[in-house]
Amino acid sequence: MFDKLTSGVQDAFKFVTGKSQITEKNIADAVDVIKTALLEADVNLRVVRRFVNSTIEEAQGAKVLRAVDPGQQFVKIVHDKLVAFLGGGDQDVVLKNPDTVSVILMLGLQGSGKTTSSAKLALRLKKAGRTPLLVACDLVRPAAVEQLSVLGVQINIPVYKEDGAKDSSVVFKNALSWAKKNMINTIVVDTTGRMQIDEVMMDELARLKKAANPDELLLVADSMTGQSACDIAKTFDEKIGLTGVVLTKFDSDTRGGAALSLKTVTGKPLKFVGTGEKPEDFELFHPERFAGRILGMGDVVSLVEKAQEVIDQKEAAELQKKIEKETVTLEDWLAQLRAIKKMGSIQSMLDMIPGMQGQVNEKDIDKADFKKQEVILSSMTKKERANYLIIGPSRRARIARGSGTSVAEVARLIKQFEKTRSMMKKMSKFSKNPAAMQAALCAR
Ligand SMILES: Nc1nc2c(ncn2[C@@H]2O[C@H](COP(=O)(O)OP(=O)(O)OP(=O)(O)O)[C@@H](O)[C@H]2O)c(=O)[nH]1
Ligand SMILES: [Mg+2]
Repeated sequence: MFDKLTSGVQDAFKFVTGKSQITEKNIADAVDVIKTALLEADVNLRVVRRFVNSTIEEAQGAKVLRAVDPGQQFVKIVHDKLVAFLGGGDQDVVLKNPDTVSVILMLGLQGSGKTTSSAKLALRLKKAGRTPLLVACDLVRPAAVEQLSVLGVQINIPVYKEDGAKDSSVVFKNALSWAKKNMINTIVVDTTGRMQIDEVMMDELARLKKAANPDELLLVADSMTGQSACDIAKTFDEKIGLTGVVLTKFDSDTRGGAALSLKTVTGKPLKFVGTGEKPEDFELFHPERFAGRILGMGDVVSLVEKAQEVIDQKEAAELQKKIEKETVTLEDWLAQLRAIKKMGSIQSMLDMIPGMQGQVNEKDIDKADFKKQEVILSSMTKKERANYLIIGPSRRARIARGSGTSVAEVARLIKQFEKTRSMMKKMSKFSKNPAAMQAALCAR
């Protein structure tokens, strides 16, 4: 699923990642590749244009070009844009208090997955502690009522049905009274699907909506139909009104276009996705996770976020210059040590350094040693940290005493610092993350 889209986007990142500097042309090239990938994924052209323009605008702003690691910064921008296009955060159904009855209408074209999704949603609600009832309001297809009954038995949820009924609004009203007598607080209504949107169907749905006064009107659409799923949603929304969309068959070879276009085209959130035929194969849609999957780079994004929290960009750029000139001080060393501590996973940081993947393991890093280094460095004066060359034998002895360590340990730290400094210069061709480099170089 979305393999093509993911590999397309990753191709785009090749233009920008691992570079210490990127140009406007690099960005334009990368965005171009993303554009093609999105179009191939059947994303609506208007949506693609908007996506591309807003990404270029933000990326070409000083933000990326001047960033410490412009490639990572670019990935982050693309990620955030994707999340925004996918609707921001997840959006569950919004229901009334459990002591009143809430109603959810499931609408959609024939074969889109309404009946299956009704059962799946009811099961999800039951697991969340509500007492659902399924109502069979598809009175057109002969086997529809039976299909819902079978599903109800399978997931142990009651199904309200009336043999030979003709009017879905009447069935609903009777179901509602039954629900009130039977401690039901959530009604999920399965409705009739048509081959295409026609007046008869819309009239019936409009009447049912009036009778049911639903809390949620969810359009069930087949994600395999790509962009037409969005068009259908738009029409349903205009004629009946929707609160959200369920995309089914997300497990099959969908190209993702519908999911990516829906929010922008219809203004309605994608709330759930169906991921298989079983009643359990139903998930709340998470834009963040979906974007991460498309990028195949969730880690980069969270790392950039974390790094931004701890390292001030300008300071980092200055540090970068010092690394190149081998004029890093013990003061910088101490600052990086503290940054490493705040980063959380050291391993993910190490894996970020191109060419280092798998070579250095977090296990090889002695965290106690970091702590000791920090204590030793804290026992030095600012002047000593600015210029370590003034640290002669008597200063060394004083630092050792002040930090509760030995003269040998102080000397070892200084030696390691000197070595790391020249190594960092070499590594800086590959990585712009001083803390990560420092951590890697401290590994045994
Ligand atoms: N793989 C997969 N199959 C699904 C999913 N959702 C539904 N299906 C299958 O799609 C077919 C149609 O599903 P239904 O729930 O009967 O669709 P419907 O909209 O109620 O169809 P009508 O009542 O005829 O309009 C069934 O074979 C389902 O098993 C899904 O998320 N993944
Ligand atoms: Mg059905």
